[in-house]
Formats: sequence, structure tokens, C-alpha cells
Amino acid sequence: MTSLIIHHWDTDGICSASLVALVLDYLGESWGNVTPPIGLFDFDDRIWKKIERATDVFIVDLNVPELVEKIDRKVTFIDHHVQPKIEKPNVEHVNPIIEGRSEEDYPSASWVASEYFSVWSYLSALGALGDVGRRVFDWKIGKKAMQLLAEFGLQRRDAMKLVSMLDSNYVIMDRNGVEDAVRTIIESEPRDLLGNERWLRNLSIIEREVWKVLDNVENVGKFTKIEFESRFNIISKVVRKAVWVMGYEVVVAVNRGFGEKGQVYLRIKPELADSINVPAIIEKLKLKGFNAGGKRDVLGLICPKDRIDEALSVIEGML
Ligand SMILES: [Mn+2]
Repeated sequence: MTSLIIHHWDTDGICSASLVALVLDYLGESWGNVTPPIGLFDFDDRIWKKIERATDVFIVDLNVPELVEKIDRKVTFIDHHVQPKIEKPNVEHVNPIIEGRSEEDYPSASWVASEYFSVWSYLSALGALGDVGRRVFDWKIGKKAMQLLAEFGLQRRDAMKLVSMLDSNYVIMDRNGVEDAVRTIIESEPRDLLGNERWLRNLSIIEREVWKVLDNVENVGKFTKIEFESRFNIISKVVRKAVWVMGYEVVVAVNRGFGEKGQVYLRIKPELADSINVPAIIEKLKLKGFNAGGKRDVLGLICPKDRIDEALSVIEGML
């Protein structure tokens, strides 16, 4: 028996995959793990070939029901995203959210996996912290999350650090780094992970790149514009620093060199959310066919490079 674990590239995906791997280790079964090309909710040839060689497939924290349906062997699909229920005899679909349970009870795939296997550890909490952020500690499950961390010798602060360390792999677009993280977690003591040199190096590379980008801040009338080219997925960090640390009120950032694509981001000071209608900008962009998303104070989109300026003019026209 060889199982294949296919997982999301973020902290929750890595932690959920590690929980499945722990169970498989306990059962004495061999396993491998793989993540899609970062940013792409799709399987490439490499993944399909691995599926062919596996007897058993686990898909965790990856919202790809249409791909799960195509797999012709036993699949355990563990998720917490809103998605259609898969009714196929070879698929065990584990998702309390689509059974009507709330996000506050099941904040992450790691939480769902822990309950499903009855295996609870700091990884259950770490996945939730990764997806929800520190507000998870205020939720009903927050107490249990903190207990789990404490049992493994981790403070809240350590856990936050571990989340940024695990996420650093996808931020620098290191697919192998994401995949290797699963075995690293299984083979290490939680506190030792805090000294993981590869992830710490990632963090300093990211930090340096973010500050380099923040040198190119330009004031354009009503807003601040930051244009850069980076193959790293740092645009959300850049605008957060610009608004939260540097104090700019309305920031538009553009990454014109994100592989084949462009990224555009808008963040405003929360106090301005009454005067600048960010959701309306998101709606307008969607109407024009852009893959945009966000909230009251933030907007992000990814698009082909030749549509960046069109997206920018929509956003700038509504500021
Ligand atoms: Mn998740």
C-alpha cells in the first residue's frame, strides 16, 4: 500500500498533510506527498503520474472537487471549503462545513482531519492559526487550540512564527520547499522547527525583498502607488507594511513580474472604508472578467500581464 497525500501549499495544507502522514506512519503504511504548482488549483502531469502509482489518495485543504471526481481510485477528501458534496463510491468526502457546521467549529482542514482521525496535536491548532489568524484564539475552539500548543511546548508567539515560517515556502514560490516541509514536521520536535534554517533563510529573503520594493513608493495625488517586479508572492505583505507600518492611507501596488502574470492590490486604512467602497470596486472588476477578491479594506487580483493597466484604471478611477 502506498498512499499519496495531495495538499494545499499553505500552513493549513502542510499541517493537514502532516496529520494524515502521522496516521499512515502509525499504521505502518508508506506515503508520499505532493502540492500543485503554487497558485494553481489544478493537477499537473507530475501529480497525475503519482496518482497512477498510488493505491490510496488523500486530498487535504485543496478546494478541487472537480478533480477529485476524476480520480479512479480510493480517495479521502478532507476539506473545509464550501464545495459540492461528492457522491461517488470510491470517495470519502469529509467536510463538516457542507454538512452545515460553522467555520468557528471547523476553522481549518487540520481541525477537520484531527477530528476525523482522532489525532490531535499542535498541528491541528497551527493549521487553524494559519487560515484564520490570531482571532482563532478568541473563538470557542481557541482554548483547545492554546492547550494543544502548550502541550507541545509552544506559546502563541511561537505558533505565529511557525505559521510565517511554513508559509515562507509558498511565498518564495518554492514548491519543493512546501513538499519537504511535511516530512520535516513529522521528523522534528515542534520547538526545533523554530530553528529550521531553510525556513528562517526564506523569511529573511522575503523581508529583504519586501523592503526593497517599499523603496519604490510614489505619491500619486489621492493615493500611494508601489510598482515592482518580483517572482515572489509578496504583494499582500508589501501593502500591509505600507499601510500598517509606514502609515500610508490608500495604497495601490502592482507586481508586473509575477511569472507570466501580474498582480494588483489595493489596501486602505480601515477608517476609510466608509468613504471608499472597496467591495464596489471588486464587483466592477469582476464584471470586467477579472479574478478579483477581497473585503472592505483590501482588494487583490491576478491577471494576464497585458490587462494590468486596465485593472489599474478601474481601481484608480474609483478612488
Ligand atoms: Mn485551509
